[in-house]
This record gives sequence, structure tokens and C-alpha cells, in this order.
Amino acid sequence: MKFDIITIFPEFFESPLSCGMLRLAKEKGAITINTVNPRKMTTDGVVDDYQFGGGAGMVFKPEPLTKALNSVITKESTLINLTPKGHRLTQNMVKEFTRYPHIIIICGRYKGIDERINEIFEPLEISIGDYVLSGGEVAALALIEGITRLLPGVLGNKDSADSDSFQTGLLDAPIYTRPCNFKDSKVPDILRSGDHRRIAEWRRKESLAMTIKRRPELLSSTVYSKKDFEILLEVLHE
Ligand code: 6GU
Repeated sequence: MKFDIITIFPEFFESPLSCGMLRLAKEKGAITINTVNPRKMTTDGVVDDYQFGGGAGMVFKPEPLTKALNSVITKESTLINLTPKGHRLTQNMVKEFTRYPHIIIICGRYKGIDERINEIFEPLEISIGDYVLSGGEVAALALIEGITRLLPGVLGNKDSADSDSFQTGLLDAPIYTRPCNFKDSKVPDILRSGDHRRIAEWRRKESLAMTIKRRPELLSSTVYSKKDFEILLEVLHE
């Protein structure tokens, strides 16, 4: 999978891409990441200008972005414009993106990019959540990390991605490691019982309980057993 990041801050990506999972994925050849700086596509170094119609905030000019896009675009490319106005990113979208061979990510800055870039290149417009960032760079990292960890051969243990929160449609159950006693608090006995069926039941119950408390809207897209319904009713009555 190849990523091209269109950004006026290429140096922003250096350290995050040089540690942990992303670094390993690069070393294994699962991903290649390249940055393109639209400022380098200008003669005067200017990439922003005032808004037509007035109003606070500058706009990313269309010409440097167009040059940057044209320098990397092919028939295989999927374009993503990162913007707080975009469709909110979900794990299902992240999963879908793992099937694309080449993703070009536009990191907006200022008030946003000139609308004609959206008209001409028709990128997917994506937001990573309901809050405002100063630019798409942080969002680009989130997107790249979300995709890369799902690529074959990147995570050591395939199960560790399959059992993630959201991948199952529910929030994860609590997890514990040694020591068994820590500051007067004990690991739940059931997790040390060796009874895998009851452990799976306990985890399912904790997941359902946590999801209905914190993120009830996630429950609508999950498949339930009769047992799940019993657990949900029990939790609602607690
Ligand atoms: Cl993709 N960009 C910016 N600037 N702010 C955001 C965002 C993206 N997603 C959430 N907030």
C-alpha cells in the first residue's frame, strides 16, 4: 500500500513514522509513505489567500494543490481530503481502505481548501471526529495508522486486530496483566479460572455493559444472540 501525503509540514510526519508499528510496517515493505509539499510547487512560496466574500481565515489556494496532486495521481489512486466537514471516519471505512493500493491524502490547513479542488478531483471528504484541528496532519496520521495495522503481516497476532474495540462492533472488555494483586485491587477471579467458555461469557457481558453505558448508538449495528439481549436487559435494570 502506498500513501502520498500532500502537506505543507512534511517534517511533522518524521518521528511518528519512525517508531512502533508504522516503522515496522515500513521496514517490512507493507507500506510506503511519501510526502509532497505544495509550497515547493510555487515560485513565491505562497499557498494561502483571502476568502472571496470576506470572513476570517485564509484559504488554501488551488494551484499549488493541483500541481501537488498531479505529481502523484494515477488510475490506481484514491483521493482523500481531510476536513472537519467530511464524513466521519469509522472502522468499517478504515477496513475498506485496506483494499486500495494507493491513497493520496490532502492535509488541509487554514480555513480549508478552495472548493474547486473538491469539484475537479472529487476526493472522499473525511473527518476524524466532531472537534476542530488546525490542519489535516494529525488526522492523516490517525488514518494511516488505522489502515496500516490491518494490513496482512503487520500485526504479529492476527487476533489482536480482530478482537479490537469497534472491529467487533462493541467496546472492549477490561483487560489485566500481572501482578494479580495491585494496590489492594485484584484481577477478577474468573479470568484466572482457566474456564474459557465462562471467560468468553464474562467478556461479552462486560463489552455489552460498557457499550450500552458509553456508546449506546454502537449497539444498533451489532448482531445479538438471545443471551446478549438477556445481558442487556440485566444491565439496563442495574
Ligand atoms: Cl480531518 N481536519 C481538521 N482540520 N479538523 C478535524 C478533522 C480533520 N477531523 C476532525 N477535526
